Amino acid sequence: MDRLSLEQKAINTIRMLAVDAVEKANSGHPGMPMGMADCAFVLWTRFLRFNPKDPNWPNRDRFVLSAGHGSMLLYSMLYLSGYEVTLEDLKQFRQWESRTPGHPEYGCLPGVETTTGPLGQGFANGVGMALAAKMAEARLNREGFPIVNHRIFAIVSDGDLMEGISSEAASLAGHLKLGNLIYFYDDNHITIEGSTDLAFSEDVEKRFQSYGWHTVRADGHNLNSIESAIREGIEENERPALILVRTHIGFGSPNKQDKESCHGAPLGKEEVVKTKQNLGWPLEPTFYVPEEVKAIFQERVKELEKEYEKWQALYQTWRKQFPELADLWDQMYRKKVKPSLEEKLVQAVPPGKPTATRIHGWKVLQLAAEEMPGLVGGSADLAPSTKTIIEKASSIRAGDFSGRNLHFGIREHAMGGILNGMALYGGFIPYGSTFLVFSDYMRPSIRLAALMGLQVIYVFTHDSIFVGEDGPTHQPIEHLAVLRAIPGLTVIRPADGIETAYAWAYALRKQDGPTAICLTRQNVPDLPRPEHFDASLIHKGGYVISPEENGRKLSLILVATGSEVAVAMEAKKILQEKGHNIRVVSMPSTSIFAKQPVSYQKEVIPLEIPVVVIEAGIAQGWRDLIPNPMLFIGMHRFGASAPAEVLAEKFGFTGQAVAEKITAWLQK
Ligand SMILES: Cc1ncc(C[n+]2csc(CCOP(=O)(O)OP(=O)(O)O)c2C)c(N)n1
Ligand SMILES: [Mg+2]
Repeated sequence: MDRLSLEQKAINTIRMLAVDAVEKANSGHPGMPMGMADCAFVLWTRFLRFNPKDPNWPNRDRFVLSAGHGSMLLYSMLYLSGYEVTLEDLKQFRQWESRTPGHPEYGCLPGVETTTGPLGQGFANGVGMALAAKMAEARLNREGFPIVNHRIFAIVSDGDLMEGISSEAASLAGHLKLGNLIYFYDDNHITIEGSTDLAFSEDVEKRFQSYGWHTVRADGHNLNSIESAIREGIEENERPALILVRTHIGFGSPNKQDKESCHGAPLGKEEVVKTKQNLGWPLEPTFYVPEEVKAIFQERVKELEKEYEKWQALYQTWRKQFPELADLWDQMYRKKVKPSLEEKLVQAVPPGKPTATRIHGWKVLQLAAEEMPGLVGGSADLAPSTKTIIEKASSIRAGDFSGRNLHFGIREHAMGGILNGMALYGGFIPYGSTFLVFSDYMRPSIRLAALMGLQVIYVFTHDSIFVGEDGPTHQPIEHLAVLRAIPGLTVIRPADGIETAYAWAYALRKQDGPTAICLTRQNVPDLPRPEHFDASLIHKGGYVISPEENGRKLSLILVATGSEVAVAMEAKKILQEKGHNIRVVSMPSTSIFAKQPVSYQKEVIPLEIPVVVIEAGIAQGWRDLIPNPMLFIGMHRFGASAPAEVLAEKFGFTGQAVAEKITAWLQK
């Protein structure tokens, strides 16, 4: 058989694996894998560098399937390329506990670089990976030792490009001249509702050119055309490249090609037969992989083994020649945290005058950056307010990726997706900051960070109505509750300097999930703590910051977070004079407190004692955490534009107002 027909056979194998798997599951998306099979084949057998036996090889090319609905395409490529994936895995597509879920999930199969499915996210993840690669190059490569020299490829679809996040991420990628980025746009003119004519008529090529991308068109069903486009993209090192490949969704299906009907449903028994006949494919067996097709992929893997060995040798010599870089590599990739981290970070926030926790955060960040060389981050144009600049480091910009401060521009959603990509890349602990109220703009990416268990740190400042004059548009009220509702996201709202230092320490130690640190705009006092206070209690998420008087019955517990802990302390003073015996619990993190043994939770908040929760946000979530008889003093409406002190009076967040509310409640 000549090479060309053999390659066509391989491409049809990719198509039919998707068709058969979707048919067997009676659910899934056959159209996209059928349309993009040629591209995937050329990329994986002629360009992509990887080692299926070492799927985490740091210098591998990354491949992101942003159009995650085409998951069967990725699974088939991984199977054919010799990853630890079996044909049985493909047969279990979309089944309970299978390794081949409906959309690619990070961690389910080796070679799946990120979780995709929510359109646009993968696009931004790839940009984050490309940025991280550039930053790794700048730190680790030396003359004659290009130990980081790989690329990031992705397949993006109409849906990906319609989503706002991809515009944000593409704009930044072009600005930063990420020449290591090569994306295929699956230009098939079809989305779920029908032709793209319905809602998408911009000139995508011009759009990307104006972002500063190199663009090239290709015929998605002509291997030479695809190959030369990829080559052009690879040779372009100064700009990211978009290859606009004209493809036909459902290629080969006589009745469904070019139709939306093959986007997200099985072809159906009859059409499967017709498609196989049309492509000259045997009807049986299903999941058929010809031996000669296997051989093509094995050949490629063999070739790549040589490149892998070459890299290993270079890497080992590099380690010997540059021991200080080898040390940096280890620190970055192992993310090892010293046991003394807390002690060190606390030095940044000695007791003093009332200070905003965002200022504490800034001071802590400087020491954290000294401890963790992989800590890098930035803001969506709010760094002067969120206080998240690493002072001793420079800014990342096109052509110079040696710095540590990122400028995302006013692009919160892309920031979220890029942070995920950087965390997935390895070697970096990325943080991103904005006002807490704008966490909404990046929530889909936060959710994915949590789903993937990525170490991403969010610094959300201006964390309550006490933003003040900017008014209700800028005052978060439901945001703490909304973030706390995301499984796996640790939300911390520290009350003062020491709690802020501990929040950062927690985030740096938490390698298997994201952390949101919520900080105040306004000054808050350093809180008094009992003599011999054991600061490690702060890591329990909630602890007794001000105990009741000894020898008298505990009558009430005030639980508060962040800036409201100081208010609770004042209210306690007033109520204590009236004969109550009160304990104050500071609860910087309900997420962490909820994970403590019930015995500890009951020790801090005994079940039979009434509780008053004070937090300048909505009540949702608190009653699930604390089953005691409860009064919630918080927000029941949007905030308002006025000076913070006025808002405290009007909304009842003064010690006096809180004490009065409690007195009235207790008398009921
Ligand atoms: C954020 C988001 N919104 C909606 C969807 C549901 N959805 C899945 S694919 C798709 C669009 C399909 O069109 P396209 O991206 O061009 O993929 P194709 O049909 O060409 O494979 C939509 C709306 C989604 N996955 N993510
Ligand atoms: Mg499409």
